[in-house]
Amino acid sequence: MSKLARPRRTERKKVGTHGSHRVTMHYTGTLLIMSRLFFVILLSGVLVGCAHKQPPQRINITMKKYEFVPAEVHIKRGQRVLFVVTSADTQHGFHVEAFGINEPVKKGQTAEVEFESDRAGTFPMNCSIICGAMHDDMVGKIVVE
Ligand SMILES: [Cu+2]
Repeated sequence: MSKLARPRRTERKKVGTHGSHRVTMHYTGTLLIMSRLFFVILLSGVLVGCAHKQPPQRINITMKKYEFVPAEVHIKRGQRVLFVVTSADTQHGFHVEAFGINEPVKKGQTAEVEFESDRAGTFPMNCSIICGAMHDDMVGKIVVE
């Protein structure tokens, strides 16, 4: 509080040379209210910011011979995303080269990959573990908007 009191006194002296004492008091009072208001706004902004930090958006993807379901995934740039990938038949590899993602997805198990894209565009996802004759045809895409 002593830190606050000092500049207030200086302010009063400065303005006092120009106007009446009442005006000075009013002026410092307004300044004080404004600075407090500013602090409250700042604080509430920080609190609201914290409240808005949401958990990642869950996106379920099923891999099976020889497709991704869904084949196309749309996400927002800057949004944290959690891919929950399962295999409906055999082992596959969830591979998105553009984001450095390569996770084996075993039959009956779930692989979770969390990531966030800072760039927009369309990025292919494919299978990185040979799963059959048409393994190479197993492609999907991630569209970052
Ligand atoms: Cu495969």
